[in-house]
Amino acid sequence: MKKKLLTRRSVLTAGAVAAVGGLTVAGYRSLIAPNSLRILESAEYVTLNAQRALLANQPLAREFGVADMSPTFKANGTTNPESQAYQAMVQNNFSTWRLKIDGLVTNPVNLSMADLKRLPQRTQITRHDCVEGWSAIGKWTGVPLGQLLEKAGMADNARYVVFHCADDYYEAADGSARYYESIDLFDAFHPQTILAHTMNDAPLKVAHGAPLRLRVERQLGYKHAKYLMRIEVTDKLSHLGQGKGGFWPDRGYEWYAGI
Ligand SMILES: Nc1nc2c(c(=O)[nH]1)N[C@H]1C(S)=C(S)[C@@H](COP(=O)(O)O)O[C@H]1N2
Ligand SMILES: [Mo]
Repeated sequence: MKKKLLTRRSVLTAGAVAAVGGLTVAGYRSLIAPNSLRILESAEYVTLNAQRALLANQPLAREFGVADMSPTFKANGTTNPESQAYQAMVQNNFSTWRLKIDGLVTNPVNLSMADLKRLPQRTQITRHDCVEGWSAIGKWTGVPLGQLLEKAGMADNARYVVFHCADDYYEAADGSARYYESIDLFDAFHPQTILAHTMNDAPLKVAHGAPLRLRVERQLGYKHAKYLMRIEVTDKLSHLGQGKGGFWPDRGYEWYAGI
């Protein structure tokens, strides 16, 4: 799939085009799973126009029912980050953890878990597909990323959203193997792109990325960054790692890992 370059400005332009195209709010709603409608009722939910534009050409990933949930969900990659800083947060039940959103934003965000849980939430039951050849269906609850990006106020030249994690995938004293990932603004504003703190109705376990991990449902498992510490809005990826936009992309995997 060819990805179009996208800036904050062109998201807004696309919104205008979609509106002219006659895509109604009612039509938009019918595409969304019923349990997410309350998000759209919220007066604070200000990404409707951006989302409507993105939905015009980007379908939702399939959602499943409770009966479809996998009895076990494998933990993969890092399952317990070793750094002292992370382990200290495990000890204090993540009370000192903050989610930071910075970079090309006008209002840098710094939120505690309690702050995040006070925002409108979305729950979705989806299938996770790992390149290593396993899949599992799980239930995720979290905050739509688009909502947080609206709060942060992106600059006109913003193009990518980068997820900085707590773990070094390979032991590297210099931190060179720090896990990170990135997505474009289409996926960032997709309604199923959430920062999940709850998995299968329980607080996210350390093995699955506590306290917060990305769910970006139309892409493969390695894009779903666990152990989120910082989100960076940027216009380029060349300054990170090997410049390919993610830990696995730096090692030869596709940056856009569409399913
Ligand atoms: N920070 C971080 N995120 C990560 C990984 C990792 O090692 N570190 N592994 C990725 C891979 S390959 C997969 S399949 C999923 C696994 O998520 P799970 O442990 O909840 O199954 O997380 C992804 N996100
Ligand atoms: Mo994976």
